[in-house]
Amino acid sequence: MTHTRYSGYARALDTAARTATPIAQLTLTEPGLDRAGALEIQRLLMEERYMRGERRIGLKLGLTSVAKMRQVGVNEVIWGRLTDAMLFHDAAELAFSAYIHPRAEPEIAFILKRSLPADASLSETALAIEAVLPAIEIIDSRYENFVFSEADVIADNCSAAAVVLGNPVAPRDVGNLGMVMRLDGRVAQLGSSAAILGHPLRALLRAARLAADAGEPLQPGDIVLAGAAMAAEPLRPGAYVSVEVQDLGRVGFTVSGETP
Ligand code: 0L1
Ligand code: MG
Repeated sequence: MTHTRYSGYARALDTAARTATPIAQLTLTEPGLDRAGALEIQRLLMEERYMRGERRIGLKLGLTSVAKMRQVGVNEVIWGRLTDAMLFHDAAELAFSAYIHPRAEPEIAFILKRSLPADASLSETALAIEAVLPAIEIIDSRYENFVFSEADVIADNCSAAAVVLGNPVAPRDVGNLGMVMRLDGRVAQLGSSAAILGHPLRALLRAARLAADAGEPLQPGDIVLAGAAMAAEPLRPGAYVSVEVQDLGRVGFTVSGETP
């Protein structure tokens, strides 16, 4: 019975994302939904996407900084899956109409060259990195008004919508790098990678544990988004968004479409 209900919620979230049409929070009809149930709905939601031919390419951590936790009122680190359909590269054009109320946030991404077990140490985690990249995550809650509880957002694959990657650079210390996000050339957010759990490597370690606990340990080639250092900014058609990370370089994208 629960499984059938959960499948229905997963399909509703999938349809909301595909049609860019928001839905009511699941916890309004399922007030007892807990983290385990929400993770099961996320798993079923991703099954829908894999059945359509999408391929899992890694995962994202969410709410790894105080700025992000404050912005959405949820105080726990959360995680979701990334697929090839979400992946864009520097200078990409993203269609505003593909999303409900998209926001962009500055991130650091890792690409792995080794798998990581649940009990990996911090130094093993550092040695598993093939490359680091400046990145921008586009989040898009499938819930009305971008309002949700912790269970709602986990079920919704942690608002994952797209990721724009910059050029990979060789592994280096990313513990305290200046980060700036610009909208149409103006500074919109300014901070340090230290805001990401004190050090983005800790986010990667956390990702390794969460992925292994879910039975899908991180593999060579996987991409991991460490989470945003600063708050997300709403997008609008015509905007040019860029993120510059000290020592890593810059990444940017344009939002196409007409202002509604
Ligand atoms: O940091 C994140 O990627 C969090 C995503 C979920 C919360 C949100 O939609 O802002
Ligand atoms: Mg994020």
